[in-house]
Amino acid sequence: MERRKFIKKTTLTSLAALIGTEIVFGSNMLKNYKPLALQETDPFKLFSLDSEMVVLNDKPWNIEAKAHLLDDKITPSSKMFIRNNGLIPTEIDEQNWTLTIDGESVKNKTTFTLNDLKTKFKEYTYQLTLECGGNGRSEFDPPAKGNQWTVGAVSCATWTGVRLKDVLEAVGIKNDAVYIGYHAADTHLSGDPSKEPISRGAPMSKALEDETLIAYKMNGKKIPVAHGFPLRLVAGGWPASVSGKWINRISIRNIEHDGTKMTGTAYRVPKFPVAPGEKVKDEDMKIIESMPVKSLITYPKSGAIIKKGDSLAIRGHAWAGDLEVAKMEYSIDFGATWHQASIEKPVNRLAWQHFSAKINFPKVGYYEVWARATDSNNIAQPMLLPGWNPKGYLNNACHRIAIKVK
Ligand SMILES: Nc1nc2c(c(=O)[nH]1)N[C@H]1C(S)=C(S)[C@@H](COP(=O)(O)O)O[C@H]1N2
Ligand SMILES: [Mo]
Repeated sequence: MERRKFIKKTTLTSLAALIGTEIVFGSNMLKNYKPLALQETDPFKLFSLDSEMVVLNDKPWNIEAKAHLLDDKITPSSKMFIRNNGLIPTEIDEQNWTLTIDGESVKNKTTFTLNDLKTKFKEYTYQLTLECGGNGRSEFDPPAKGNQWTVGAVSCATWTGVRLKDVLEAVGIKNDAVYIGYHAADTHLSGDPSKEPISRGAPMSKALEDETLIAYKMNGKKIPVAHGFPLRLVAGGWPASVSGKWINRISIRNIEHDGTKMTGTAYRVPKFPVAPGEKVKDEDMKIIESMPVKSLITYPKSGAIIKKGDSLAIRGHAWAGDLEVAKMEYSIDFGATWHQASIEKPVNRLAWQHFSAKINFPKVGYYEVWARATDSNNIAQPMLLPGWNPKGYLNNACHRIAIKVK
C-alpha cells in the first residue's frame, strides 16, 4: 500500500511560525497542503495591522502608518510600515535557514545556520530607527513616481541579533573590501527567479558599526514575516532599503555593491540642487547615506479640539540619521516664532528620541502646531518641502498638526 506523504516536522514548525501559533492537528495535514490561514488576502488580518493603517499598494504590499499611530515609544508591528519591492517569501524553513558570507573580499567564505549565528556570536539588542528613503514622497511637485508615502514610513522597534561586524571579522575581511551587499529570499514581481527585487548594501564603515545587526528578533519575539523573518539586516539611520529582509547571503565586495536598486536613480539624489522636474544624468546622482533630521508629532491627532484656557500637551519622536537630535522646537504662528520643547536622549545610538511640550494658546481660533528638530551638526528641518529630486526622496519638512481652540 502506498504511504501518504505527510508534512515534515520542520515545515510544520515554520508554518506555525507564519500563522503565529501551533497547528494542533498539523501532523494530519498532507504534504503541500496550504493552511487556509495562509491563503488570507486581507492585509489587516494577514499582517495583524491596526485598522487605521493605510494600504498604498497590494502588489507588492506597501502599507503606512498615520502620525498618531506612531505614538508608542517602541513601534509595535501592528503599526509598523511595510515596504516591499517584490513578493514576500512563502516557504520559509527557519530550521534550515542559512546565511552565507561570500564576495570578492571575504577571506573564508562561510555558511552559517541560524543556530550557528545565535551560539557563536554575542547577542545585542538596540532600538533602531528605520525610515524609508521615500517617506514624504507624496508632497513633491511635480510628483515623483513610486509609493505615495505621507509621513508614516518610519519606525523604531527593538531589534535583537548579532553584530554584522563580529560575523564579518570571524570570516575575515580582505584589505580591499569597500562595501557589503545583501541577497534575500523574496521573489521578483515578474516571478523570474533569476531577478532580485532588491539587493542593496552599505560601505564597510556602516557595516562595521556596533549597531548594525543581523537580527532574528523584533520587539523580543521572532521577526514578523512581513518584516524579514527569520533573518534581517538592520542598519538604523540609513534609508531602510539598506536593511535587507529575509537575508540568506551577504557579499563582502571590493567595489561599491552593484545589486538591484543600487544603481541608476534608485535611492539616489542629485549631487547638487536641481529645478523641480529637471532631468538629472545618472552620473550626477549620489547614493543616499545617513538620513536627514526629522520629527513627527504623534499626539494629539491633527484636528484636535481643545477648550479655551486649557493647555495642550504635545509629544512625538525625532531622529537624525547617524547623528543625534540636539534641539526640538515648536511654533504655533506658522514659523514666525519658535519655542523650546524638551527632548530626551536616545536609549542608544540610532534610536529615535522623544519630545514633548506644553502649549498655551492666546485666544480661541484655528492654529497649526509645527515641530522642528535640529541635529548635532546644527542642521534643522526645513519648514517646507526641501530640494526636489526625480524620485522624491528625503522629504524632511516640518510635520504640522491642526488645532482648534473653542
Ligand atoms: N529583501 C528585501 N528587503 C527589503 C525590502 C525588500 O523589498 N526586500 N525593502 C526595503 C525597503 S525599501 C524598506 S523601506 C524596508 C522596509 O522595512 P519594513 O517593511 O520592515 O518596514 O525594507 C527594506 N528591505
Ligand atoms: Mo524604502
